[in-house]
Amino acid sequence: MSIKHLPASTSADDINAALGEDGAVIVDHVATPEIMDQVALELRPFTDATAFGPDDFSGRRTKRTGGLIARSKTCRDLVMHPTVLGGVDKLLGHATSFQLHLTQIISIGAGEPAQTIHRDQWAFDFFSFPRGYEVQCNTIWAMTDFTAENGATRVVPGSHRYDDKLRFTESDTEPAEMSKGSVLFYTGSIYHGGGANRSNVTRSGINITYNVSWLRQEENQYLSVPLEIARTLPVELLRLMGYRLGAYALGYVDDLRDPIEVVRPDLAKNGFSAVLDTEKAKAQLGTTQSRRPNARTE
Ligand SMILES: O=C(O)CCC(=O)C(=O)O
Ligand SMILES: [Fe+2]
Repeated sequence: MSIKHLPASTSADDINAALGEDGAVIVDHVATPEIMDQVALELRPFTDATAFGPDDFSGRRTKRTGGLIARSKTCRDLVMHPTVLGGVDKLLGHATSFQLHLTQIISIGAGEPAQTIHRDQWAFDFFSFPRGYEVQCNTIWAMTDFTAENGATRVVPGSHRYDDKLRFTESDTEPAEMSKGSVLFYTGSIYHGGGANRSNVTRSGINITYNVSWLRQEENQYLSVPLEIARTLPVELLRLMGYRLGAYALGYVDDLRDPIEVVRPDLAKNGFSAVLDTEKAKAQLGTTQSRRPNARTE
């Protein structure tokens, strides 16, 4: 079963439906090839300076270049792309909020063997989340065409419903073949891995992932993006980077302050800090309280 393709005009509901069925879906031509070239240009000093991976999983002929919010203005638009955020919101909307998990150019060099097939949510200390409870939504933007030969991501369609900690071989997988500017969406629960690059050119993708805000981020946005750059960013992007309360009491600063106040004190004065809808959490707290054996009922 090959991976389904949707057009760039697709809806968040269609992306979510495909993720529910297969755990992965490609949206074609979300960005132009020129935008991908612009990202490559902005990041060239950093990709050139990046060392190859230190182990087989990272890939000894693969470069991983992060910190994309700080390093590439165009990547900020990709992180905030409405088609992406719409799909992510459908998949992770069961949580109070979601956040940016990591930003990383993955450049798989010629001759790199296939990466071990894995679930990205194993990053959370290999905790086995309940089946159907999605904690992570991932994207890879094709910076070069992705082909079976040059190391297109390999996916085991439908495997988001499988048991945890399984092992697969390449014959169990399908290549996420797509043209430059297209985006592969895949859940944290789908089994997948970087493909073997049997061509003589590098395969590059922009991996931008999101997770529910009650889990830790893989890339530490607070330290990857210097505060002087953070202060220049749109508020919506700062929120997504984690400068917000992730749930009722998650991530506050000192006297229960919203973290955005530290980055943008001007917004605090304008009452911007009260953006988290904590009604759900308050209702849950109320329920919890009344269930306590000694809770006062009057
Ligand atoms: O580069 C790819 O195609 C996927 C890499 C991957 O799955 C990972 O590093 O977790
Ligand atoms: Fe992965």
